[in-house]
Amino acid sequence: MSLLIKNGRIITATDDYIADIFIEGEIVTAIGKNLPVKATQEIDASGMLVMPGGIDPHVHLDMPFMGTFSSDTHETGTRAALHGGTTTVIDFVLQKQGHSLREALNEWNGRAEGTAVGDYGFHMAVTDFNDHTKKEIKEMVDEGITSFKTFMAYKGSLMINDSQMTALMQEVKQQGGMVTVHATNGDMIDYLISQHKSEGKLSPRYHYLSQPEVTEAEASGRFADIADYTGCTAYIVHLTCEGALNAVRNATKRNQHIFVETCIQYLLLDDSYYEKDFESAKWVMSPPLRKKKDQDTLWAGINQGLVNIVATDHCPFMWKQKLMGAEDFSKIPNGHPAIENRMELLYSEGVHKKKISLNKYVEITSANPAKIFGMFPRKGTIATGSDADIVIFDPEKKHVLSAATHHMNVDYSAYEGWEINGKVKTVLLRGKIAVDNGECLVPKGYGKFIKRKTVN
Ligand code: DUC
Ligand code: ZN
Ligand code: ZN
Ligand code: ZN
Repeated sequence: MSLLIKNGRIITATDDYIADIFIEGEIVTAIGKNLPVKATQEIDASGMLVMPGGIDPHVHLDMPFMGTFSSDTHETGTRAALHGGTTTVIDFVLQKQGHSLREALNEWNGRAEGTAVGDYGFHMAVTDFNDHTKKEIKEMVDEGITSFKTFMAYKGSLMINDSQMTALMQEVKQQGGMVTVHATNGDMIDYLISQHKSEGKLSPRYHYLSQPEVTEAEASGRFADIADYTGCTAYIVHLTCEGALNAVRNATKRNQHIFVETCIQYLLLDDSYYEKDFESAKWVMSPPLRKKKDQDTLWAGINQGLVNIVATDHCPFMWKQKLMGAEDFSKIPNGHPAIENRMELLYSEGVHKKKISLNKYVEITSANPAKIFGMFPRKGTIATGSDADIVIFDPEKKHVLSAATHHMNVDYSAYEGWEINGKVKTVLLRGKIAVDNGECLVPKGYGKFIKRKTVN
């Protein structure tokens, strides 16, 4: 089986040129102008952008959380991702406190194997670091789970304290892995939540007011300090605000390097979404949406090279699940759906509106996630020898986002009615046409677990 993509404008993180791409089996085997090859199948990509498949390194599929489960499974979530031009996702395995990493991994393998439509990897969330967990870190790294997620919030279920953080970082450094973090000050947030509740302030807006910027700035700085002390490679997930990015800037002054991810919603949406009565629950996520000045900081941070990745933190809940918090904001399951929308939203709002270049777009949606998380150059670029994960994108096509047409298993869109410039036309995953003009052509179970390398 071979495939030839002709005359597309190929964009990688560093290049921009018109050529043909020849694919044999799952792999790109030749790139050049007017390639003298015969293929089983040909695609004319004249006038199209041809880019590496998007990689979303922050998604929560079928995740037990706040008394319920996120509503996209590995099947529906990765299929929706493919529709939106994302060919690989990295999902979070959550250790249960008092239990092993192995048990958690077995549970997640059971959910994803044979069901995922797109390719996937796992981060391991360490919620209870003890002597047994310590021994399991190397095992996980050997199995291709090279990044370890921590929570500085959600006390009682997910949060670890600073002594566990220090010990975990020491061990992960030994094994060549990376520690990633949800950096917000859990104790401060828990106090503000209980204060608001005791005053009868129960609407979704108080979710936002319980997680002010300082809770994120403080935790980001503390995390950076512990990472600097231990020498562990460190990554902050879903960074939202000026104060937190300034903590990263400060770390650079002592020659420390910290990887930073933001998410599409923090670039595009602001705290005015918390002025909508209970409808605001659609945007109840942690950290919450911030202010216009924070959006400006994040766009600048991308162009300064301080913000390395734009992900989603995709964690969808049906409206009836959101209603669990109708009387009390602290019971609204945290999270919003975006796995399908990230690539088109960022193209439209970023590239089309000239906030970022096309090369930067590929860098922060595909090349950097692949490099930082140990999948490059198999993923994250278009090159001979790489997986043929390719998005053929029509930059001229306009469309409107809506729950009526999306593929995510959630009954509302956080971007309902948004007008988008540019549309995913065809998506290849490992050489197969996975999506073509809105139709998914690969079956449940086509997605492969991607064993990641250490990069340290
Ligand atoms: N934040 C969310 O909004 N959802 C999932 C977990 C998280 O940290
Ligand atoms: Zn157990
Ligand atoms: Zn988080
Ligand atoms: Zn998350």
